[in-house]
Amino acid sequence: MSQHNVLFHFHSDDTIDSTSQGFYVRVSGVEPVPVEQNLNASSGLVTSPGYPALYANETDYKWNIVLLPYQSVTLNVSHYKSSVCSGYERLLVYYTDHRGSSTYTYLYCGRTGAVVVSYSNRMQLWLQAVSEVSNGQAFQAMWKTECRRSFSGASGTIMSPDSPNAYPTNLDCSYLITRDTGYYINLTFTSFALDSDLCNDYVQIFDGSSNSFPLLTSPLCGSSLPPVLLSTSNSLWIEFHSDGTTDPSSTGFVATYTSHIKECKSTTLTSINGFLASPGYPVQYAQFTYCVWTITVPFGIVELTFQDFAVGQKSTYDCYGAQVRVYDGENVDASTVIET
Ligand SMILES: [Ca+2]
Repeated sequence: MSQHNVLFHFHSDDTIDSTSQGFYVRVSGVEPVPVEQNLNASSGLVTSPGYPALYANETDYKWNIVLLPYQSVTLNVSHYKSSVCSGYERLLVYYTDHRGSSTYTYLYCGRTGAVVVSYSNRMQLWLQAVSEVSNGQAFQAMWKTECRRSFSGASGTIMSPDSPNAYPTNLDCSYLITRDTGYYINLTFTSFALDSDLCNDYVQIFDGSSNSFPLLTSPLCGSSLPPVLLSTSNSLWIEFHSDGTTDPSSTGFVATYTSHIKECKSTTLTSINGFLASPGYPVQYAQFTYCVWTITVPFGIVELTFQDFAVGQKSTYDCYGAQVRVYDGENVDASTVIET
């Protein structure tokens, strides 16, 4: 059956067979099988059946948006309307939140203008229809894709789209790493091969949860492996841009991150002169030590004199193992690094 009512008609004529015992029918109301549709385009429009008229049938509809692995889904529900606020009749939206968990939200009554972002390449819209208590519902929503990922685990791997193959052209990807307060993030590139095209393709790393935070290092491009990067706080925002052409040998990047509790608290030094030293000095510092000192003298400028120094190792261009970095001023910013 396709509706919630059925007309059942029984009729007999003037002849009755002795074996005709009649009939017995079990009647039960069951939910009709939903109509499902898969959507794979990078953008598009979804509407309720017969939109803008109210859809008042009993059959549910499901739309499954499934995109390429590196793409995320942004849904904008520009219109939703239902004739009653039953609570049973609604548009459910299943998605992945920024911490990677599957969750859902829903629209019902007259709620409209909702924007839902899925941090995975999947989203499902489920129109739950209950025709006997209402005159139906109607909605219109647009979806688009962005290259975006979010990470919240203790460690993880970030890679460019289509890795280990050459990355697509015209990308603007973002990657957010968020850990609990008190942690910092260690980002180590294990593979790096962008076009050698004057930095038209590049990776930028911001020391915080968005691109409004300072750059942790100058834009990364070319094919030399970047140094290990450490965040100041518990989040990192990474952006990857590619222009209109990609060399077939440009396999992009692979980076792993780990997160660690900061071994020492931030320290502020304000006297006219003083000392600072690595934790436990002169005993060797511990693994994953992370300390920040802010030095503010009451007048004049700050002069630092290193009286002993045995920290990490230095290659031709970069430090590895461990490093001390001195910034001119009280903010972390790639443009204010005095010395590493
Ligand atoms: Ca390029």
